[in-house]
Amino acid sequence: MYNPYKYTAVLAFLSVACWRQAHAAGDSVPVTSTCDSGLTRCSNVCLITKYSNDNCGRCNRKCRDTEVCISGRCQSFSQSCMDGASWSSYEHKCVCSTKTPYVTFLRDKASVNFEPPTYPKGLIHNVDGWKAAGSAGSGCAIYDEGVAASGYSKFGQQSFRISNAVTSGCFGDQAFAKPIAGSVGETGATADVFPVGVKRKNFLMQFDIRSAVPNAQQPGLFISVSPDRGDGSRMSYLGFSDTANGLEVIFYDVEGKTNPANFVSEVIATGLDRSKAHRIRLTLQVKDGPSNDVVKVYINCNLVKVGTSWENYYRYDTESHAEQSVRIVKTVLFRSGGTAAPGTSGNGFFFDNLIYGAY
Ligand SMILES: [Ca+2]
Repeated sequence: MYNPYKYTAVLAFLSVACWRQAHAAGDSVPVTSTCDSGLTRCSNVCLITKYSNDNCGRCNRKCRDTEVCISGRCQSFSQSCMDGASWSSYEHKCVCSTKTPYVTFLRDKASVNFEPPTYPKGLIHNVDGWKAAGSAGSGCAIYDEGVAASGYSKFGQQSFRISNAVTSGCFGDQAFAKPIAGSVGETGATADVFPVGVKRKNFLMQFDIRSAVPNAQQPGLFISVSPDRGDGSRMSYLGFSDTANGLEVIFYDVEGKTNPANFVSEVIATGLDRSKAHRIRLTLQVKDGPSNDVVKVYINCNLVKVGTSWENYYRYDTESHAEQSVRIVKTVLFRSGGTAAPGTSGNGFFFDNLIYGAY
């Protein structure tokens, strides 16, 4: 019988061990040999310069804070506002609409606002199709997460709250949003036990995030959010932390075909006001074949990052040998891993206005 915890626990153990070694300082995997075709070595890391905001087009060409690297050129945010946003010449950035976000082009979607009666306060496991077995007591750890009053008018009465007061290296027992009916994936993407349904080529996830302690830093707070199949098969990655200067967002992709995978990290936002909600959108476009998926990240309606997916991790890293193939995406994973920050218990982040799906 399929046991998601057993399988993912093994995967997680390996992943976390490598992750901690390779990424403890937020750095990419150091490269000592030549880079794969299509990659450029900058500061001892192989990367795709057409995607790198710090090495845009060539090493050490840094885009400004109001620019994003697109096809090797630093481009102003003004040319890349999210739909529904408008350019503010006063603020020199795109400004989101104040209206409730409504993504009109998703063809297979879910939207969740965590409001009663569908979402009672407390555990979210088995509520409206969500899975979060750990916090319900049947996983690797009892994570500090659930539906809670946010006290923030833009989030209605309730939101999804999660901290990293308790962490583990496991995946399948963490918080997964209710899956969409179909999926997003390449022609050869594998599904394991998850229903493929109608398979499309684009996935979108969008949500608002706000600190649960709006007037003070929560040291050590870190939560990752990923487009996922439903078992920890993450195809991309955003990490949210709380620093002395405000909230920070980090992005990881996998560049090149190496084993172990060349995870490249980039801080894509710093100093976000922790007392405000921030709108995050990630789009994943999958294309058949390696090294060609496109991930875009918008923060507060500005396109801040164009990168690629984790497809080559699943294809080429022997850590994935049990299923050496790209995966489908059906849901959003909210994960509490890495070093625990017990002081965040009962707080952490609020997530709300969650929309995701395929198109
Ligand atoms: Ca691909």
